[in-house]
Amino acid sequence: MKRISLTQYLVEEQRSNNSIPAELRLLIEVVARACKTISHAVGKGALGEVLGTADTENVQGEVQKKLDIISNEILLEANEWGGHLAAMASEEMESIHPIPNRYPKGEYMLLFDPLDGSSNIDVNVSIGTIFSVLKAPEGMAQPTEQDFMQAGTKQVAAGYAVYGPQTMLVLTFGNGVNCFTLDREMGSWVLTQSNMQIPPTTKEFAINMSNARHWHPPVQRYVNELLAGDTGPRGTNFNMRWIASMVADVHRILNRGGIFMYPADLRDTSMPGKLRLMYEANPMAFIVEQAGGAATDGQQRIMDIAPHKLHQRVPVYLGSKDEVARVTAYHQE
Ligand code: AHM
Ligand code: MG
Repeated sequence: MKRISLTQYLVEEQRSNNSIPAELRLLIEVVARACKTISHAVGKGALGEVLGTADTENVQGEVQKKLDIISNEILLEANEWGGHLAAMASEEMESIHPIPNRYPKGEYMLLFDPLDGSSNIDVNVSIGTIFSVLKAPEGMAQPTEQDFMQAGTKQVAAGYAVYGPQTMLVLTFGNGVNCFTLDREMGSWVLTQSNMQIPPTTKEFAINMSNARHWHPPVQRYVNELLAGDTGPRGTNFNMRWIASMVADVHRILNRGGIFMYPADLRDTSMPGKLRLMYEANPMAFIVEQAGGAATDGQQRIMDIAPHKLHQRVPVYLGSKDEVARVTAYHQE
């Protein structure tokens, strides 16, 4: 097998399609390197004394794990000095992180969830890093939070790393989705899947069923029809998977289809769902759409939502097109 490294892939893309400017290429290489470092820390587990909680809370009032904080630091440090960014934002930081004045500034803005699936860290189940890249407004070296308030359609790149049995990096620049596997001995990312495609139909769904009693009627209806199997209105049996790491659930869907749902529910209307728009839902929506899938909040395309807050939450329905269309239609009826 001829091995194509991440660097070679990026350089060739830049040459043939002019789709990846040099500064963006550097940004992706730096993020990929940071993910390698996070993967190493994750892999050490108890031996690296990285497991357990950190006795702090993030802006969402969630107790932070040691690895949440470590991963955030790794991404900040790796991306500060290269001159490719104007600012960063993270699930683990209340406000945006401008690039310190001692470094040159670039035209991009990076948003990330440094370690997604935090509840799985201490039990050795797949977790990941999700990121989204936006452009700073023209000539803006010192962006404010307001400058981050761009719809998902404005993303110039998005990706995630999944730390599982293998460490993988999945990337899109708006020109299809490619997957790289980390060669742990060589320390390099190798292209292992090109142009990933999500089948439009599926018999697999993912939702946290323990919240069923709080769901709105359209979600109740949709899931009940799936559960009714071949004796119900769908006339076929569906299987369920829920990993509680969005990266791992999305990775499965990219490989064999499926629908992932984290709906809003009746508990707290000020908190529409659990997932955050800017650094979870938008980058995943971009990847899923680029692989031929769909992503909505039950009413509209996620990437069309005009954000108003950095840590804004959003209901999420994503994956195989036909199922996303059906559950969205139930909401609109
Ligand atoms: P996190 O960013 O704090 O880890 O939360 C996001 C995660 C997703 O990866 C996952 O889909 C979801 O939370 C699981 O939620 P639940 O624990 O309600 O099943
Ligand atoms: Mg998360």
